[in-house]
Amino acid sequence: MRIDKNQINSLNKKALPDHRESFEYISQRLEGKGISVQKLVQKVQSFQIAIPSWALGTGGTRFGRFPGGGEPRTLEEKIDDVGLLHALNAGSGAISLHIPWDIPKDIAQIKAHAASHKLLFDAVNSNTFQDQADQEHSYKFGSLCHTDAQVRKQAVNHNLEVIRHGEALGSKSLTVWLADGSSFPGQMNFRKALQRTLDSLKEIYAGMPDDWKMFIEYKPYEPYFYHTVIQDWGTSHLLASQLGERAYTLVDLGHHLPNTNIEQIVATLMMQGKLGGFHFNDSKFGDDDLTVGAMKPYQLFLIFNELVEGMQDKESRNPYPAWMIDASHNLKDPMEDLLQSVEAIQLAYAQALLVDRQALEDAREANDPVLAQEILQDAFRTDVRPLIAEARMQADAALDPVAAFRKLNVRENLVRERGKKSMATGL
Ligand code: RM4
Ligand code: MN
Ligand code: MN
Repeated sequence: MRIDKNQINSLNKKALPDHRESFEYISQRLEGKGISVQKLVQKVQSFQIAIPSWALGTGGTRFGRFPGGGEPRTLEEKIDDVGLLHALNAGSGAISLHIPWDIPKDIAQIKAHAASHKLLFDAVNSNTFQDQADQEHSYKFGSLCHTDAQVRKQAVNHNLEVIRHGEALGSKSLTVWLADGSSFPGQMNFRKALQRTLDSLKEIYAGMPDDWKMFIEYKPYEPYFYHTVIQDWGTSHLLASQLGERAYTLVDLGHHLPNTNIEQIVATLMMQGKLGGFHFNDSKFGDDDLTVGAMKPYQLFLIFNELVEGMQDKESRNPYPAWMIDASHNLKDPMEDLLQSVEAIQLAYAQALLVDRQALEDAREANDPVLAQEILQDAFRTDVRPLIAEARMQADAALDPVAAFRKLNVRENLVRERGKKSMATGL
């Protein structure tokens, strides 16, 4: 299924009078404060968020999986789904592949297919947390940290192969998330495991093209329950610093223990020029169990407040971060969930752009926490939804993407094309 511009235009036409009214209201208020609304709209338009190829199917838990049908069966169909999302929201113009779940067979054809949807290839992700059927050694007891040099070699080679696939597609970065760790006290030598991981990463780093970046994720638990080798941002930063200039830390919102001050982590990493990428999701209890913004929109805003400050800092050495959604969609239609995710991210970004930075700095210098809170919450409580809708409409996308998804019967069409029982590869 492809969505035609005219279909979107006719849906937009019906919603236009309402939109105009609310957009004019916010425009007047913001212009009155000296904020250029058109500049804001453009910034939102150029903020593109990558969709991971594994997020288009229904996720599951270790207890079960309840797929809804019409899931993409091939890489082409995954690209089609991201294309549909991008047609609806003009904000998800990239796809991030997980190898070996999505090894491109015919590179030229896959590239042309993505280009026909105006999609780019974002970071490629390696997978040494599962054993593949044709694989010689098992990752049961780790990959890059393994005690056996042959297992480490296999894991390094896999990462080098992922880089080659990414290069062919035009990706410019490799994301390494390691499940490596242990489940029982005493099981693993912390120091040796970390040293071996660093040594293995060095080999992968050396195999990256000169214009590539490496992003290193951290995670405090799962799938191992006692320790993970790269447990926190500090460990990731330590590895990235020792690897070299093109290695960075990647922050995944779901990879923190409760109450961690993630916005502070963002600020620290950006100060060091070491924040490479970002994975969005939200959680109440565990990793990536909820849609970003579903639970803690204020935290998301505070994080964006730091991201915007870091991005606007002219002296900062931090590169423009890579943005990706990394969530598991167990109950909702994955595509609807992704539309909601992109919108939540755009809202937090736009609100963070509204923060009066000079006034905030003055309040901080004057040690005035009341005023600082007023300034931040004034931005957070501004309803910027009409701004985001305007950004979409100006880019030929839908004023209301979720409503359009339903009115155009996207899922029903996909079920018709692919069947009720189709299941996407992935988690
Ligand atoms: C991990 C991590 C990685 C993702 C896998 C599927 O928890 O977030 O980024 O690739 O899940
Ligand atoms: Mn992640
Ligand atoms: Mn995760």
